[in-house]
Amino acid sequence: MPFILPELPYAKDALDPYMSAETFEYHHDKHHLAYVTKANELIADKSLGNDQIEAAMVAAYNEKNQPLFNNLGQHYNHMHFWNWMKKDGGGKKIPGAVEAKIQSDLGGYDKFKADFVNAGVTQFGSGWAWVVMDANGKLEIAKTANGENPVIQGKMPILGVDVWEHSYYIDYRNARQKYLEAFVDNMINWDYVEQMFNKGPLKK
Ligand code: MN3
Repeated sequence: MPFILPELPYAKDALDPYMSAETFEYHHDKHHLAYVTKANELIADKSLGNDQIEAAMVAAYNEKNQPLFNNLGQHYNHMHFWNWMKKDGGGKKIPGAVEAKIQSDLGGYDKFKADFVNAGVTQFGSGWAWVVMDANGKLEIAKTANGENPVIQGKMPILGVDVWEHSYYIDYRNARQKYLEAFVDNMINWDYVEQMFNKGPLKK
């Protein structure tokens, strides 16, 4: 079973006006598909598929197979990214356990929002901003370049946002900060954040 492009969990215009159908046509149908196609081309073990994405990605990283890692990393990142958003999402309607950890570890919702947006704005060039859970279960804000993600540092990503220009240029042009604020205020799927949170720290 090769790696496959998952369907979006909502209609392409579901997040309009915060993220347009046109953005999804390019971002999901072309950019994400290209990562999947390339990963399938580059990987030696053709039996691996979406269920093995995490292990395959870490193996490519450890083997310093940068082209394969880049494409597997982006496949992993985008599979979660689509689920980290939903119609009428965002804001402070946060499941209790996650909200309590945002309070204790990230200084509350307003500080989380400011620090998360700042991580995205200050990621120089392409990359991602994250809320990650470390090995002890503590939450922290992080950012990574290009196709990297916290998994290769042994941390569980419970929320992530794509800050590559292809993620926001159609809808926000160069205003990355406005895009990130809209993501937090109007798009985050806190139920999916809670699902990732409930998995707990990454197993070594
Ligand atoms: Mn992208």
